[in-house]
Amino acid sequence: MASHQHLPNVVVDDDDDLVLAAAGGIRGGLMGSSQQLGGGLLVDLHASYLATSASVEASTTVFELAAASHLRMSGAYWGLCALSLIRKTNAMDINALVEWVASCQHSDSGGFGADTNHDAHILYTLSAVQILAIVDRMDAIDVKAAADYVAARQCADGSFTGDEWGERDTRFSYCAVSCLALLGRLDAIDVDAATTHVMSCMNFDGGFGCVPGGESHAGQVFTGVGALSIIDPQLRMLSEAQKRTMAAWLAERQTSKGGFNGRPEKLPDVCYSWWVLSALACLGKLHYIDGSKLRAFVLGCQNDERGGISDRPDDEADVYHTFFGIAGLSLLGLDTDVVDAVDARFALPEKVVERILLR
Ligand code: GRG
Repeated sequence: MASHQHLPNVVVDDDDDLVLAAAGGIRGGLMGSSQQLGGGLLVDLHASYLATSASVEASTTVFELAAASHLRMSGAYWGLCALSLIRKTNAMDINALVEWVASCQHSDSGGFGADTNHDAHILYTLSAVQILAIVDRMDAIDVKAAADYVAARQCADGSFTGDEWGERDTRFSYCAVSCLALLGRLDAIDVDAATTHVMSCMNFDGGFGCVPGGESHAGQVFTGVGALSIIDPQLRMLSEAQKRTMAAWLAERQTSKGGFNGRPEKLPDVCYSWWVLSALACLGKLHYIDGSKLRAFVLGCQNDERGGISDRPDDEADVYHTFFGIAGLSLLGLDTDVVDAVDARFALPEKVVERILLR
């Protein structure tokens, strides 16, 4: 097989497909087990760190958590989902969590706020539904009202607003599609129009922006590819050439430090272990990047005294980077002894998605 150098981390073969240039691979490829690769995930420390971050009680007694109440619903989802992936949900009071989630649903619109008495938003509505999906307690809320709230956010061009104030963004398209699929109500929106709008946010370089013509960013690639994959897991709306261009742009996000950045010339950050890798997983192109280098980068961002994972080595850990670091490791498939499989489209444990979609 003749090949030529094309990108820093990848090689293009004669079939115009990309293969990993560096030694290593993904999911049972050339790479060794977690033991062979050196130190591992500090599961017990992360469990106690996450249990505090997502706890209902700590949200009012710990200053950093009380100050973050404007995004608390997503914080609770990140904490719970990470705990579920490392099989430690028993570290949390699930009944208290469900009661609080239900108290954040607005009786008029059906949407959820980030905390009690906060305005409803499509992102926090998705986070609430994700929490209830994980603990199998969708009975605790008014499902029809939640689905109606999400469907009401769709605009004539197929895009979605985040809330009543009208900002539009591919993040909200993803939230709508994911939330309605989890509620079994994708029929409540015009799926073709949603698809057309998301596709219109795809750029010539293979990335996606927030809006048509917006700068490509790895987070937005996840929202685009994730939404399209939920609509059609085979991604038949994309040509093979488009998939390869997209995967090449994503593979170029891997820096010499092993971690990914979100766009050219920016610093690596643990959260892109999720945004980049999940999109590559949806495209079936996880082998485009060097998994062992990414794993080493994520593990090097752990706080080995108090638990938690930070954006970069030696920074302060937080629940957002802890979740996306663990979820990224899950996609690599190298730590299956301590981390469950995650679904790349829904950012939920695979077993949860299987339970819901097969129901
Ligand atoms: C259920 C996983 C899940 C997501 C819900 C809200 C959402 C849908 C997706 C957000 C996708 C996104 C845009 C992620 C990027 C977040 C981020 C780290 C932005 C930082 O942007 P900059 O410009 O950082 O501050 P860079 O790294 O570009 O310098």
